Amino acid sequence: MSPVSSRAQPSADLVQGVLAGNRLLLARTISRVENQEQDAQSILSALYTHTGRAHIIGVTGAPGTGKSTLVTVLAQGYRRAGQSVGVVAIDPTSPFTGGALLGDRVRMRALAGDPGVFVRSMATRGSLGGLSKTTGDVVTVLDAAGFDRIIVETVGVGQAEVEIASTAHTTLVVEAPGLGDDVQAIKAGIFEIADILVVNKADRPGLDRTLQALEMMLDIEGNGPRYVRHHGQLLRVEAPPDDDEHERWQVRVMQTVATVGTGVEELRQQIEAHRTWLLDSGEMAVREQLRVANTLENIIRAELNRRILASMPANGMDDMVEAICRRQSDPYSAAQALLARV
Ligand SMILES: Nc1nc2c(ncn2[C@@H]2O[C@H](COP(=O)(O)OP(=O)(O)OP(=O)(O)O)[C@@H](O)[C@H]2O)c(=O)[nH]1
Ligand SMILES: [Mg+2]
Repeated sequence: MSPVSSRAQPSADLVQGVLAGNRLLLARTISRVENQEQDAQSILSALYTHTGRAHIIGVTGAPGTGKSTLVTVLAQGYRRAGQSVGVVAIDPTSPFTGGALLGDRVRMRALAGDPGVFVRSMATRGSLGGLSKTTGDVVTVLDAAGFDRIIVETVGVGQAEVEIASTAHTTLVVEAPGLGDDVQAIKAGIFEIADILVVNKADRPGLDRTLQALEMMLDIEGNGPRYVRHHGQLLRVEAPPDDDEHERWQVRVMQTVATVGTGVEELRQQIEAHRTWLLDSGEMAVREQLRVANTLENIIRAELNRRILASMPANGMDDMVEAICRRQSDPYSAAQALLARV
C-alpha cells in the first residue's frame, strides 16, 4: 500500500489511476466522491469524458426478494462471459436483513478477489436526497474505469425504483413469492419502469400465484411503451407503436433461484437481448438523453442544497421559525429572504 494517505493524494493521480484500472486508486476516488470532498467535482468532470461505454443495469424490488444474491450470481455469469462488472449496492440498512453493509459483503463475498469485479456498498442512512446524485457519481467513476457492465441495486421503496430507471439502461424489477397479497406486493408503477420482470425464489411456495398475478398485470398493462417519471413528468422511453421498422420490446417474466443460480444465465441473456434491442431500435439514444438530463438535474439540485445550507444563519432556521410562529413573519417571505442570501 502506498504511504500517501487518501486525503493527500492529488486528484490528477486519482483520475489517472482510475483510467489505468488501478483498484486502490479507484476505491479512493469513489470514497472521495461519496464523501463529497472538495475536489470531487473536478475529478468527476475529468472522468466524465471517458464514460459512456458501460451498460448500466438497475436491479430493484421489495426488501428481501434476493436482489443482492441475484446480483452476485449475475456478476459471476458476466465474468464467465468475459466481461468486467462494477456493482453498486445501495444498502437500505433494512430491518429485514439486519441491515447494513455487512450483509451485502457476506452475500457478495463470492465476488471478492476477482480483479474483473468491483463491488461498492453504500448506506442510505442519513442521506438527505443526495443519494441519487452520489449513486450517479459512483456509476460515472466505474464507467470511466472501463467496467463493461455496471449493476446498481436499490430497494424498491418510494422514489428509488423510479429513480433507478432514469439511471439505468436496463431495469430489472425483482419479485418473490409469498410476500403477502400478491397483487399488493406488485406495486403500482413497476410496469412503467420494468424492462424485465424477475420472480426470484422460484423454489418457494406460492410461485404460481405470483407468476399468474404478474402475467395478468402484463396483459392488462400490455407490452406497450414504457415510461419513466422524470421531473414529475412521464417520459416515453420506447419506439412509438406506429414505428413498424422496429419491434417493440417485450417485457418478459423470468424465474430464478439465485441461491443456486437457476435461470440466471437466461436472465443474463435477456439483459443482453435488451441491450441489443436498445442499440438496434435507436432507443439507447433516448435513454442516454434521459440519463444525462437526470444527472444534470441531480447535480443542480445537490449544489443548490449545498449553497442553501452554507448560507443558513448559525442557528439554522430557529429565529425564522420563531418569528413565523409569532406571526411577525410568514414562511413565504422568510423563504425568499433566505434564498436571497444564496
Ligand atoms: N429460497 C431462496 N432464498 C433466496 C433466494 N435468493 C435469495 N434468497 C435468500 O433471501 C435472503 C435475502 O436475500 P438478499 O439477496 O439479501 O435480498 P435483497 O433483496 O438484496 O435484500 P435487501 O437488500 O435487504 O432488500 C437471503 O437469506 C438469501 O439467501 C432464492 O432464490 N431462493
Ligand atoms: Mg440487498
